[in-house]
Amino acid sequence: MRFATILSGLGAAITSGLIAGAALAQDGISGLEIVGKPHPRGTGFQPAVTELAHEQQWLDHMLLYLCIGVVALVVVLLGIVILRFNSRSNPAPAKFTHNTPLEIAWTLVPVLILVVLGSFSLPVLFKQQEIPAADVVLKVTGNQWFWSYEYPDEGISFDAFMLGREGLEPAGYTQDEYLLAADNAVVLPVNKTVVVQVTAADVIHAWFVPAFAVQHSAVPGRIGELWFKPEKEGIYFGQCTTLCGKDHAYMPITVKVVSQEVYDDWVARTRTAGLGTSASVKVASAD
Ligand SMILES: [Cu+2]
Repeated sequence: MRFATILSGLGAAITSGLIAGAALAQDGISGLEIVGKPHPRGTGFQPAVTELAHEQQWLDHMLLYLCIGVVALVVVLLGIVILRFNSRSNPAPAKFTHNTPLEIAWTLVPVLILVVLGSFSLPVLFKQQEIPAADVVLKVTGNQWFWSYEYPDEGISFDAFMLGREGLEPAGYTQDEYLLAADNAVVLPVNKTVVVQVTAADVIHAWFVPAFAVQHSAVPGRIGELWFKPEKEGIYFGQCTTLCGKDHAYMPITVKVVSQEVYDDWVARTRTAGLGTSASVKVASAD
């Protein structure tokens, strides 16, 4: 009898331990890869995960090659002038002051270069500005010094504050994510068009997520719009990018991009969780 009680108690303890373990595994963010994150001494861009980011990074690289070409040309011309027209090799310099064909050429060539640049960059710019029909609308409000998020169609709203060093591990992050991870993450479905309405409650802030290539000033009394369509599930970090006071560096942005099913589950649980919190993301594939 006593042995049976001990046995059943032990069984219960093991079972509850297993349940707690399973709950932890599901509630954590181990199933979500951290994709959009800055690295110490890193150069270049974060991985592009939206059409806008792909296009902007392509444009940037194209511009870079063009700049290299222009610099190379100028260096070669400079070299020729230094070698051929110095006072030793060219003791009797020409005295002319005008050369019409040359002047037309060095006016036309830069104009042509600018036209080519414009023909590539303007469509990329317009694409950011033309807001498509939204699958998910997210309203972002900058505050000194945290972000407020609202999903108007879902009846969800919460604030997001930066996690202190001691809060990182319990939330599934590492110390590496200090200054990047927020207590409440924005959760969005993958491959869906997200329209973000950006505003502020006090001073000017700016909402910036590098991997999505989106950034918009958050101006009190105004609503700015941006859009993106994330292509890859994962965690993306961003930051306020307009100096907004003493804690400007301490209002990061954390976005979790998940599958539609995980998103629907998150919406249902966040709705019932009440104002102020974003429910944890349960990634089934984490096990
Ligand atoms: Cu700021």
